[in-house]
Amino acid sequence: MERTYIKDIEPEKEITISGWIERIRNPKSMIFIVLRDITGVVQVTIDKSTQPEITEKLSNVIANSVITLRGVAHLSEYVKMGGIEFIPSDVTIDSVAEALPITKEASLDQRLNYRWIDLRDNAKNLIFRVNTTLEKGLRDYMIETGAIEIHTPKITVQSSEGGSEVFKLDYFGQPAYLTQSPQLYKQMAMASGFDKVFEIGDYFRAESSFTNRHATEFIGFDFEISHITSHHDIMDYLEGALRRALSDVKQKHEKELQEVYNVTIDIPECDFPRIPFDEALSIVEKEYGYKGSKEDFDPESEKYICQYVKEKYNSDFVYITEYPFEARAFYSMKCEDNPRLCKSFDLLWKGIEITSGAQREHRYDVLKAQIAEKGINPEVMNDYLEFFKYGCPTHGGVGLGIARMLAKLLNLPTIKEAVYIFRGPNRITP
Ligand code: AMO
Repeated sequence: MERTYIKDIEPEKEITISGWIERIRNPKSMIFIVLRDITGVVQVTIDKSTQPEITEKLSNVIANSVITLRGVAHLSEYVKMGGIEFIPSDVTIDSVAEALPITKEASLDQRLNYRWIDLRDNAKNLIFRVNTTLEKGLRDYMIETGAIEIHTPKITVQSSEGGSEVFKLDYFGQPAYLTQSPQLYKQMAMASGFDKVFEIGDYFRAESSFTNRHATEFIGFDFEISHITSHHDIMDYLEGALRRALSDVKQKHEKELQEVYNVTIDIPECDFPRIPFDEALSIVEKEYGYKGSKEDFDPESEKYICQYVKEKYNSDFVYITEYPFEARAFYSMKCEDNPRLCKSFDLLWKGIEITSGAQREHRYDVLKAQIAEKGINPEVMNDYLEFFKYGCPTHGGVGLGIARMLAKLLNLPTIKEAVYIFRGPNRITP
C-alpha cells in the first residue's frame, strides 16, 4: 500500500494517509479529526449523512488512536490547517487508544514513567531529529578528515577512568565491568597505527549522582588522534568537528528550533578561548568573588568562567586547560615545565562541561609510574600497558557527552529530557 506523508498531500488525488488522532470532534452531523503523522497535521472531515460506514467505525475512537484513511484532499478556504481538508472514502482503525495516563503538565518523573507517550509530540521528536543531525555532523567530519570508526568492547576487566564508579558483572564466574569510556581501546588503536579513530557509543557510570547532567548510562562521542605535538592539536580538531556539526544543525533545523524552543545557534566567530586552569580560578575569584576548589573546577566556577568568556569574547565555548594531574586520570601526560599540571582540558559550553580530553602519556615507563602514583593496582593494567611496549606514537583525544550538549543546545533543564530513555540511580524502567 502506497502511503502519503501529510506534508506531501496534493489536492484532488486519491491517496492513503496514516497517523494519530490528535483531536476528534463529533458534533451532530459531522466528525472533525485533526490527524498527525511525523511530518505534520491535516484536518479530516466526515459528513455523517453521506458516510454512515465511516461514522460507525469511528464511533468508539478517541484521541491518540491510530487510523489509516483513503480519500481525497480538497482546498478549502474555511480550514486553517494549511487550507486543506481531507475527505475519506474509507477508514481502517489500526489501534484504539485508552484515555492517556498522563497529561502534558505531569511531573518529569511521571512523564518518564510513560516516556513513549511523553515523546509523542513534535517538540519531543525534534530533540531526536536534532540529535541525528548533530551525530551525523560529527561523524561526517571525522570520516571526511580520514578517521576510522571503531566499536570498542563494552565488557572489560579494568576501569578505564581509574575510579570506583563501575558496574560490576559476573562474567562466567570472573569479575568484569561495564565500560565507563572507550578510553583504553581507542588508545590501543593508536598503537595499531590507525592514526585517527572515533566512536559514538554507550558508556556506563555507577555514579550515585542526582544532578541534571549525570546519567548512569550515556552516549559519548570520542576520538583519538596520533602524531600530535601537544593537547592544542586535539582542541583544534574538536573545534573543527563541533563547528561542522553545529552548522549542520543550524542549517537543517534553525527555523523549527526558533519556533519550538526559542533558541538560536551561535557559532563563535573567534577561536574557542583557551584559559589555563590556574588562570581560570584567579579570574573567577577576581571577577566574581568566588573561591573554587584548587584541585578541580566545580560547577559554580564553570558557570562564572562561561559568563566571563561570553562577555569578553562573545563565545559560548571555553577550553580550560592544564588541570592539576591530581584531578585527572592516570593516562594524562604531565606538563614538562610543571609536573603538577597535565596536558588535559575540558570544554565548557553555556556553563557546563561537555567534553574532557588530554594528550596521553605514551611512554611505557612513565605511564607505568603514573599508574603507581595514582595507587592503581598495576597488575590490572598490565594488558593496557602492553599497548605501549611495541611502538606507540604521541596521541590524545576527547570524550563528549551527547546528551549534555543536546540539553544545552535546546535549552532543556536536564539531560533526562535530552536522552531517549534515561538511566539514573533511581531509574531502570521503562
Ligand atoms: P569524562 O569522564 O570527563 O572523560 O567523560 C567525558 C564526557 O562524557 C560525559 N559524561 C557524562 N554524561 C552523562 N552522565 C555521566 N555520568 C557522564 N560522565 C561523563 C561528559 C564528559 O565531559 N576518557 C575520558 C575522555 C577522554 O579524555 O578522551 C572521559 O571519559 O560530557
